[in-house]
Amino acid sequence: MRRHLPAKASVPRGFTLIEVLVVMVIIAILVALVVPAISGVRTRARMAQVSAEISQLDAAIAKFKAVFNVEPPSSLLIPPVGGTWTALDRSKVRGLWPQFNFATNGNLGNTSAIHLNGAECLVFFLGGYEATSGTVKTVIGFSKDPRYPWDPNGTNREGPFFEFANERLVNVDGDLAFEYVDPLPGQQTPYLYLSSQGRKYLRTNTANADDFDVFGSARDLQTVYLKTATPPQEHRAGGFQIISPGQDGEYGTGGIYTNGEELTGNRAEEADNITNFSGGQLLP
Ligand SMILES: [Ca+2]
Ligand SMILES: [Ca+2]
Repeated sequence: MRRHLPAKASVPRGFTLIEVLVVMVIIAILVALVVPAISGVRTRARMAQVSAEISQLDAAIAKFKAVFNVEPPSSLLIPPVGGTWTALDRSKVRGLWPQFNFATNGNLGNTSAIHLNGAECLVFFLGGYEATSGTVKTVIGFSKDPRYPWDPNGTNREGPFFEFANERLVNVDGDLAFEYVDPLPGQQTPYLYLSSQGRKYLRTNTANADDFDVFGSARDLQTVYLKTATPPQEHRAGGFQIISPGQDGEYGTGGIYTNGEELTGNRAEEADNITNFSGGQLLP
């Protein structure tokens, strides 16, 4: 009897080398297309987060103004214990706390002068008294005692006017005053605050050095952003400017900014700055 041999099973053929290579090339092209798109989306999302926070800081300054009738100054020289206040700095403090007792330096009790610059004023006036415990920095508002608003001990308190994330409170220059960095990953350069206090932006404050003094010589040149130079017309005239240095961590020099054409050459580092004017970003 003849036995039927089973039909030969069809064995699936493997991919050829060419086919595998083609698939790998297609995948590589897709990755090359998708990765920058994702990273672009991420960058835009992060910058939008900074913009949103600047709006919140803006609102916090409005809350401060509702209590004190004036926006915080962006420069203040606090003399050491027993030191002499300048007339200008005294008037800035008196404008906020008419009964301030200068004889005690408001209980800050520092033995060396503190120059609050444009980054530190933002934290000090919106945050209040600053305390460090280990590596944790906190702000606890102001005492409502009209003579000693900087007393850390009173329980009847005003502020903070903004909810600072403790982990983003920093002290770049190692003095006694904190600064605040934006939420961009790895950001080390704090928000800058330039205030006209309802009048005009001080370009230079001869008693205190540059009003817009920040950190390091390259950044000392920061000036308020202007719409035109002649006559000088500032963005947020009579108000205040808040500036994030953006992903490059550099403020640039500031100055005239109209439509973005200025942000080339030696001002390129300003192009990614995020601000409370010109719709947020300076990018043209
Ligand atoms: Ca500092
Ligand atoms: Ca920048």
